[in-house]
Amino acid sequence: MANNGSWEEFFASHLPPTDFEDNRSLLKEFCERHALQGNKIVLVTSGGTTVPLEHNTVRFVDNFSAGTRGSASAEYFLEHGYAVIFMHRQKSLEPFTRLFSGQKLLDMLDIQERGPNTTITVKPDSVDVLAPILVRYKAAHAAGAILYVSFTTVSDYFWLLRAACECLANLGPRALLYLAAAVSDFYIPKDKVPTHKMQSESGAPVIQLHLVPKMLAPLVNLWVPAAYVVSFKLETDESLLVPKAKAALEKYKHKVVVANLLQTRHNRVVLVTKNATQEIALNRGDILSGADIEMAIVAAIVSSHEEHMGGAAPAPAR
Ligand code: PAZ
Repeated sequence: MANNGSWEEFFASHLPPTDFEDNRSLLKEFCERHALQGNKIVLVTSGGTTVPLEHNTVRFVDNFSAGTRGSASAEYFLEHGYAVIFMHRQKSLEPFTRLFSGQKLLDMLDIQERGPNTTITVKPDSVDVLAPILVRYKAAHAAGAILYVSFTTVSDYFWLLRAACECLANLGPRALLYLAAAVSDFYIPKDKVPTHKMQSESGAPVIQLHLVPKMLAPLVNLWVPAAYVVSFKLETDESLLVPKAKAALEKYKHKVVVANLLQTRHNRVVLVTKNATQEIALNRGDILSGADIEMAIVAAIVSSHEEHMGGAAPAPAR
């Protein structure tokens, strides 16, 4: 595996995604509006990034993340009064609709076809399930409290992340970054990616992955130095979980690492800060009732963000 270059080189050698300027305008408008209203804004990143194997991409390297953590967390941040930038992998789970994946929504509906008149209704026993979610969804949208922006590749992700940070910088400590996306550590440099679909007649391809530069360093030090930054760390080996989270905090000097294991990520996490570790776990009853662990994670992060805002200097006037 080749060494990673600098983050500056990464941006210099990867063009922004085609919808970048549209997304940048949306981010700017959203942040300016909520900054004026004195709101807190959280950037929630969610889902996995891809690494294309061809420029005209037929095949790509992907990862497991479905966006469960990010989409659920976005809903809880809205409940805590945050404006939410939901930066997610295209076609991954989204807040509210995450609860109706597959055929769940269609199963809640009835249809009556009488001559030319067709009526669609919610089944009486589904109203209690659908109504509270619909109320929260409509309220968030009516208040302009959530902005959806999406990425697919690891390079799209970084372009969007930096643009979001540029807009959030003006909020100072009122900005919270909750980086739950599963971002590839590896990529193939642009000049090594073939233009067209790889052909099997050319024999088995040999692909060398390079290390992605660590963007948390410029993010914490340069892009949003006053923001409250929460990163996530996924491991598969319990013995590495807390040591690696502590090492990340030591290296990047941000505020919290939420450490989780692949196998148990929806039932247990460890919140690691400079001075403490706190385990959050669902009990058997919670798991059987389908409770979201994100409710407790978000509550803990919101309370430590409150402390940070209480003690932090106000944002510089612009
Ligand atoms: O998206 P999901 O709910 O399936 O998984 C969530 C998660 C494991 C991607 C997230 O909790 C996380 O740890 N993100 C960071 C992964 C990493 O790059 O270490």
